[in-house]
Amino acid sequence: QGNRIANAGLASRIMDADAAASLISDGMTIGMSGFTGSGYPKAVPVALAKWIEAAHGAGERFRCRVWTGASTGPELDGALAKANGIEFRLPYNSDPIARDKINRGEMEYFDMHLSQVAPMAWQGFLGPLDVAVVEVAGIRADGSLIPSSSVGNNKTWLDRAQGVILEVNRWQNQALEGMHDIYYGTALPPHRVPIPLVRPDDRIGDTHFRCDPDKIIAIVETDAPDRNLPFAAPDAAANAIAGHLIEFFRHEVAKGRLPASLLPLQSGVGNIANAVLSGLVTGPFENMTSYTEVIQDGMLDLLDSGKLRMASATAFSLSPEAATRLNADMSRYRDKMILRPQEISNHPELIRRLGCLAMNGLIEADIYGNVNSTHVMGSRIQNGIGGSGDFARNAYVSIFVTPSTAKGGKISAIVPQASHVDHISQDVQVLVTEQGLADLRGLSPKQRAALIIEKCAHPDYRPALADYYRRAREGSYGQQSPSLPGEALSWHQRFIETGSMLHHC
Ligand code: 0RQ
Repeated sequence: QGNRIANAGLASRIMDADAAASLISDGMTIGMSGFTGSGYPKAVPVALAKWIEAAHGAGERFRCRVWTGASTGPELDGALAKANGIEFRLPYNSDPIARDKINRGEMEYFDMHLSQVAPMAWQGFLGPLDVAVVEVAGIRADGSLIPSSSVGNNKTWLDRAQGVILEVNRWQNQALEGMHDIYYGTALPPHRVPIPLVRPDDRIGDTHFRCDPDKIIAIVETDAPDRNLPFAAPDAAANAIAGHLIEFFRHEVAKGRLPASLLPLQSGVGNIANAVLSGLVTGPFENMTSYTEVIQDGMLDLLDSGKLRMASATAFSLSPEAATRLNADMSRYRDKMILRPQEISNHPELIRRLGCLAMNGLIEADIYGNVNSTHVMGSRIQNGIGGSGDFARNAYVSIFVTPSTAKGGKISAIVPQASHVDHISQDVQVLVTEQGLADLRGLSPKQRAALIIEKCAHPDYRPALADYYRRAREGSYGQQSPSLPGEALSWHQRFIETGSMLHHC
């Protein structure tokens, strides 16, 4: 392992995490690195949480605004939320402690499209960025930075922040260098120009971050692994969903609507999305590419199988086992992967141009195919919209996948009316459960409802859905999207009151 801090002028700024965290004070806005459980700072947030707890113990106010790429690890969101140190959080959270604070109303959360974070930070209405805390794999002699295992919004945080704290993590493989593509051509209107990326493997930027050395207020050395939760092994439902989807792709290729190598794949977070990728390993498609947000275990399996030629993303989202596999062989994988800023990995212009096949998970869909990705029973946040909106709206085919029930069958994933809508029916073209696949393209709302109930609903709920829809057709105020407003959310109310959506409970 060579010298990770090659710029001699910066040696004086090396300090421990406690000293670095003491540079942060109450009310500051902090832009942190981190996207899923990778590339997030691992020492400064924990030290900051200690300072915050000490301040609270002394009766002082100490809370910050925290911006990141997406979700992070327990050392960041978990530690700071536990210390009650986050006043306001954007753009995506999956940490259970932070989720609980949000759902108790003790933390403000701006859940937003991931592609829009950087441009909105530049627009200025979110306020100034006081400090950036960014994990890097190294600092080069010229002061430029070797990105870590996620890129996220780091370019923007480094550009916008008044002061920069770097964590140089020795655990990150030095062979990461060269994998990244940091595009410096974005601007606000009226200065925007086309982004010159026409294939998923195009490189349009720098391999390093630029950073004004005068802004660097602290450098902390770490040696700590990224922490992602292991994926659940695909169960029967996940395998059935993967099977339906592969059959659909095969059919589209046979009809001449998709090329034999498909189109760039986007796969969302979660166990089901991961299982679909694993399913493609044994599928008939060769020479595939991926233009997506995160590279998860299933994507690595696809690369290993040789069926996936290359993957473009903004971060790794690997189980500990897969991260070890990647780390052991980084220089080989480096040529098949590109990590970009999330503004680019999720850019509507590029997703539309490339024609991505978007596959995302959901909480619930209604009979018309409006999708709720975020709020359980309409009010309790699970994670956030993440990149699903960036991809669903702009994809060539927008697919949503889900088991037909949740919580051991007590919740139907197909409901009369979604209790919250993230993806309107126009952005939901194919809906897949273990029961079957509904190809909704070109269908009117009533045609969609009939197909979703028939193909996607679980048999325990199908009769009740069919009954609701039949009565809605008889008694609805209008007949474009028949509904009975007084009854449409009664399934959710029943769950809240009885713990089950099933009638006989
Ligand atoms: O809860 O963990 O307490 O058991 O939600 O559900 O079935 O394991 O499915 O892992 O695919 O996640 C929508 C959350 C699905 C995810 C969501 C509960 C369920 C379980 C997980 P437990 P599953 P998945 C771009 C794409 C938004 C962001 C996105 C997500 C937990 O896909 O966060 O798409 N998407 N980003 O029990 C009550 C229901 C439920 C329910 C599921 N109807 N009611 N609870 N759950 N359905 C990539 C990025 O942005 C990084």
